[in-house]
Amino acid sequence: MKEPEVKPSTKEKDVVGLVNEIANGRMSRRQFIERGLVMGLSVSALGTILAACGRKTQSVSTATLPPMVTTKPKTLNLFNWSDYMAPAVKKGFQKTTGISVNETYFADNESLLAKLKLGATGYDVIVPSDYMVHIMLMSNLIQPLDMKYIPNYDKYVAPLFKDPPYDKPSENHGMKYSTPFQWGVTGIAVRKDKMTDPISKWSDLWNTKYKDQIDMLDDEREDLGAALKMLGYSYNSKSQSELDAATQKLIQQKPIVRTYDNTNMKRAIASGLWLTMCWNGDCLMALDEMGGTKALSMVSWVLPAEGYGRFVDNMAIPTGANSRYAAHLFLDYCLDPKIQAELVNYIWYNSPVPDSRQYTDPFALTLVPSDADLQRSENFNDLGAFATNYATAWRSFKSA
Ligand code: N2P
Repeated sequence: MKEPEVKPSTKEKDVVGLVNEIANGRMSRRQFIERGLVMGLSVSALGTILAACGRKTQSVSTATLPPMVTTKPKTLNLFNWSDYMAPAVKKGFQKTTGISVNETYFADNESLLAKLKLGATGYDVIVPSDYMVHIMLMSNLIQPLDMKYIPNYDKYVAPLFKDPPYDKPSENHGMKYSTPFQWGVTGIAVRKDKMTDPISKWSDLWNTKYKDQIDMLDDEREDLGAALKMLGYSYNSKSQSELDAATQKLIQQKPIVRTYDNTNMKRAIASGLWLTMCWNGDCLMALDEMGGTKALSMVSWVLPAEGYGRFVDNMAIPTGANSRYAAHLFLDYCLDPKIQAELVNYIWYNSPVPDSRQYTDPFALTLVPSDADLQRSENFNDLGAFATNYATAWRSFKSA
């Protein structure tokens, strides 16, 4: 029998928001107490929260979190990248918890952010990349997690993915806002059965002889980042003149690009397009559809010589989630080693859970970059106020 759907009280959501504000230092203690009392919180509860926020401890302080309403809803709303979830994982979650997963899609971090900023509510779990987790937690768009409902995090996540710098407000009060989902890199899928020229770098995608045989990602940080890197700069440059030069590069490349796209890369590769800028999992998904290992003779995967992007995508719970409880259950479920393997065997990205390897199809490991290759990769940082300059640059490139 299905349990009735229960929405969390508005009060629970308000308390989460209030805790966020004080924890991130955006509200004075006085404002916090006034608002908390108006919301009906007791003086002693407010005192406990303030004390915990003042401690700035490294350990997760659950004293600051509102109590969990552990009623299960019928449905969990997952807002995700396309081709980034295995149907078996959704089915398994429903079987285990009785909660069905309703998945909708976004194309890039910036549109996910815009959606939440415009006040979209009802998403229980979202999948922002590293730098976007930081932007969102600083803007109070995602809520601190109650890690006692996510035991798989401590149990299974590799040390490298624990306590990442992007998952911290400026004041480190020890709370966590995200769990790692998958990680990956950005490169070029080359149909070597269709073209014989050697391809090794981003600048090859500027060669006019490949006109209309090039697809680029439709992604602000990725495309500007690749252009910056090609010019010898950082993916995280905060120099306006470097950013201008990268924007000009992208504008210059525009006439030879067939499409800018974040969702159909596997189709582009499988259909025979020579050069596709894409993420490793989407490239492997294309190879899988083209026949698996034997398709490796048709496609080569290039990690550009100038340097390339590396990302960690994470699960987080928006401040306006319908069911904080179901969301915690899903975050925990997705960190189980067997479930990580089920994911990887379908979406072909890389897992932050080492124990999943024993259940992983070896084909999934085909494009995992070596440590030597990773040396020239760069991760994406929250650029703070300078993010606006990237948005402006991207708009001017788009309209050029
Ligand atoms: C999967 C999208 C991967 C997200 N199709 C890259 N951050």
